Amino acid sequence: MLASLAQINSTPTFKEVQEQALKLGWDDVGITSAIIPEADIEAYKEWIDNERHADLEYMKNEIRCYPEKLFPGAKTAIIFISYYKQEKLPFRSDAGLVASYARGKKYHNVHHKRLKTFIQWLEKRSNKKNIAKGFSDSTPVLEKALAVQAGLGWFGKNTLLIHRKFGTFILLSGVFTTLEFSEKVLEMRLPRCGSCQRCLDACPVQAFDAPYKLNAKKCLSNHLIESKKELPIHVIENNPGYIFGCDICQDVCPHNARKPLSNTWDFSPENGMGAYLTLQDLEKLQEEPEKLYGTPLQRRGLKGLRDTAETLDLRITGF
Ligand code: B12
Ligand code: SF4
Ligand code: SF4
Repeated sequence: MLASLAQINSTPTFKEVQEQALKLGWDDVGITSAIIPEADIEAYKEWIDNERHADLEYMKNEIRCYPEKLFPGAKTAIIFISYYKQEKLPFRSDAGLVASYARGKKYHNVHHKRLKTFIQWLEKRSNKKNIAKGFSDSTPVLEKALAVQAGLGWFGKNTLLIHRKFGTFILLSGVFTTLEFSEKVLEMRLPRCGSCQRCLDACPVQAFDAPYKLNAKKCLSNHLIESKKELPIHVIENNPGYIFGCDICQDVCPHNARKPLSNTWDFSPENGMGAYLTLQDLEKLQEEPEKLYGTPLQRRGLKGLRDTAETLDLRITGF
């Protein structure tokens, strides 16, 4: 009896977890069970069966539905929110626009640093070792499904997590732990967009096969960030001016209206490649390609960015 009481007390409370999370720079946190809801597993399988994942072969790894396989003994998922919203800027004829999340530092690096410190704290606080595994995008996990279950927000028809306070301009990361928390939230996913379908209507390439069903084969974001192949003609013809990523289905979402910009220094344009890339910028990068390191644009690489710039037919200002 005494032993089990001591065990319970060695698990931090939600309030303690929240204090740590905010101290390390996250904007919100939720705690839920390390089990992916059945409805999300089914939707994921349907998405793969219909080949909506395009060339994203890593998405076929079903382990993302089973945290227990990824981290044996996982009981709890702690999900963190980072608010990153940057200024909504116009398209330019002399420069390609960079999506809001990608203007500063690479969020994976920002999160990995915080996750490491958080896990160290969790181990010290609970007096146990090897009790947690962190993730942020690069580990196969259905992150949004866990965030919804943790009560942090809900799915929008644009498939993104709409955080109840911050809207969609947020990034996710989390920790699986073998610790059992008594304060877990188990929220069910529910449709909350009502009759709104601004994101579906605004998408320049009609990438949504239906509400909540994004077809990556069509999506600009997929082609301008991930694709290693030549840009397909529908992207070239319908790209309004992005050189990396796409924010249109977020810009039109009423849940993002009148939100302040993020005050997290790591995500500000001064810390990365900024909001626009001109041909001159790309030429300079040819000399110093290391400038891309540590920014999200590294994923596409200089060649990919140049290929996109070519399709945008950029003109150099001042010439
Ligand atoms: C693959 C991927 C992509 C792909 C595919 C996107 C997609 N929707 O799947 C591409 C390259 C296109 C992409 C683009 C972007 N991405 Co991305 N991406 C991912 C990744 C790695 C996996 C997503 C996934 O699991 N897809 C599988 C499918 C099945 O999931 P889904 O489409 O969300 O389907 C769910 C819902 O639709 C729901 N559902 C289905 N039917 C119904 C019906 C009802 C009624 C309801 C309520 C729900 C519901 O169930 C499904 C399963 O949970 C995650 C990181 C991670 N590990 O989770 C980041 C992630 C989703 N991406 C992120 C970001 C920031 C972006 C971009 C905004 C980047 C940009 N500016 O260009 C765009 C946004 C495009 C968009 N509208 O989604 C963030 C999103 C944060 C948020 N607010 O949700 C994530 C979480 C990364 C992170 N760690 O922060 N991405
Ligand atoms: S990211 Fe852009 S292309 Fe992709 S679904 Fe959203 S609006 Fe459409
Ligand atoms: S734009 Fe409308 S339909 Fe799309 S996610 Fe936002 S609230 Fe939902």
